[in-house]
Amino acid sequence: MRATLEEIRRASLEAIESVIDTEALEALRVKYLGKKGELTAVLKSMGGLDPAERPVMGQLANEVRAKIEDAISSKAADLKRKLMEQKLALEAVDVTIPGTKDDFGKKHPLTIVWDEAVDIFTGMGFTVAEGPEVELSEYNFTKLNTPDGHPARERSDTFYLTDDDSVCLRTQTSPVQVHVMETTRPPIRIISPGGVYRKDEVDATHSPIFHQMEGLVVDKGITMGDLKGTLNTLVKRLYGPEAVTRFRPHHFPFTEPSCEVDIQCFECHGEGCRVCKGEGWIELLGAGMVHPRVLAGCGIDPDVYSGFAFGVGLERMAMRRFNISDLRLLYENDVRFLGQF
Ligand code: 2NL
Repeated sequence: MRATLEEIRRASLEAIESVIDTEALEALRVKYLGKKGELTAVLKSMGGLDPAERPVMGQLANEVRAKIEDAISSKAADLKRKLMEQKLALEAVDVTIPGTKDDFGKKHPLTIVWDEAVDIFTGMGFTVAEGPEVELSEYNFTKLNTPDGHPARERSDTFYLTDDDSVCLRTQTSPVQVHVMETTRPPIRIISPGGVYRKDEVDATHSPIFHQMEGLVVDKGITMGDLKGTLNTLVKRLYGPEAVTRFRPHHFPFTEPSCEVDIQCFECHGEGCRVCKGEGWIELLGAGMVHPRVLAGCGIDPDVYSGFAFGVGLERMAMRRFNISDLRLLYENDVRFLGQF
């Protein structure tokens, strides 16, 4: 029996020493120390020994068991450490390798002025309202004091989507504001940026789709003074505190009185030059006090409430801001052009 135990000790320690993974190590543990293992078999056969030999063999068997257990646990630690070393080597990051430079995109010039205008108006307490680009002509025209037969409703100017002209692509974002007035109690302070459509031939200053931002304020006691204060704030934020504005009488069917807002030419300060085409002033936007008929048509009592509204073309704003001479450049999506802004 001593020889058997010595042989188990020798063979097992040799096998454990040369093992290279944890599965094989576990298999060895089972082979020697498991319930049906070789050492266990020897222990079970001890009953047949001479009683005087039992304690001696028992002690030797325990020694062998302890040796095997030690060898297994130190080998297990060894394997674990090697595995970790391997993993670390494999996952090592060389922080000295030069990075690859990302080719960042840029905001489209139209998006730049859009976001800027949204920032300026939200800073004054406005919220952004959006709505569909396909509208009932009732909302695009009739409710804006532009009845059937009005020249602004000509088929040659508007994309109608039905034979009876009752549905169209919106020609302005005002219908968004009509929807808001119909569903919200004053005070109302909104801007409505978005795409609008008109049957225009493409040239340097026209496109059948363009973008507009309208604004609307309705409350008790709103006056032309509020309109001027708000729009002067916009202009000074856009062009600097020195900017000079001019409010010039105009006509829109949906506002009364109506005006157009000009900024004094920053190149010639009103003298007339190439930038302002000899005018001394540059037209910025249209505005006015909301027509009482428009308020009433939306269920707002014009004897209690008043309001002002304005509309500004975003393409024109972007072209002026970035000195772009041809509108088509904004839509051709040439990144060599668009990457400049
Ligand atoms: C322009 C300038 C303008 C409005 C838009 C508006 C909207 C409602 C009621 C009254 Cl819901 N007005 N919008 C007002 C004045 C000018 O746009 O040049 N448009 C052709």
